[in-house]
Amino acid sequence: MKLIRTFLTSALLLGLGAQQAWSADFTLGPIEMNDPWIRASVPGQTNGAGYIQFKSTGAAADKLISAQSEAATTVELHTVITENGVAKMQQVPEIIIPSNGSVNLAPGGYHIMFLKLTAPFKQDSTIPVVLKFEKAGEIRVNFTVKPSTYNPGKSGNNADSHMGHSGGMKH
Ligand SMILES: [Cu+2]
Repeated sequence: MKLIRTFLTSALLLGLGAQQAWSADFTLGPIEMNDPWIRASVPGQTNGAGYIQFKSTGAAADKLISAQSEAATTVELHTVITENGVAKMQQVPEIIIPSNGSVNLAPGGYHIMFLKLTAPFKQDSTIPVVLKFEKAGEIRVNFTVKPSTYNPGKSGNNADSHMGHSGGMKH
């Protein structure tokens, strides 16, 4: 009986391990991508930001070098810097994905910037975005549009909230 239970436990653990290895939303070479999302736009909003989690099992680092989408006139890679106590967005040429490591695009930090939306981001729709990596190549990832109030981070005091992703910010 004990032997059986041990066997079952092992099988369960193996099963979970296998599931974890295959649970990435999108995979390209050694790069796994999870939870791509965008906030729904509100009336009058002309720009938006996309977020995603990258994890690499590769022995060498890679770089996200561009993003393309028909959902916006221009798509850029951005980060957020603080200058004189004011958070503001800044374009970056690339986002490094470390070897055997991860980088998360999240509110208040790195994001994919959609400028001049061609149509509003409607909640529960998906926005296809082509991500291009220096080594791994290209992949089309569907970003899920979450409610305009969605915030996955810790509550309150989020730099993103007073930064004007809602369209007021000049680029
Ligand atoms: Cu931005």
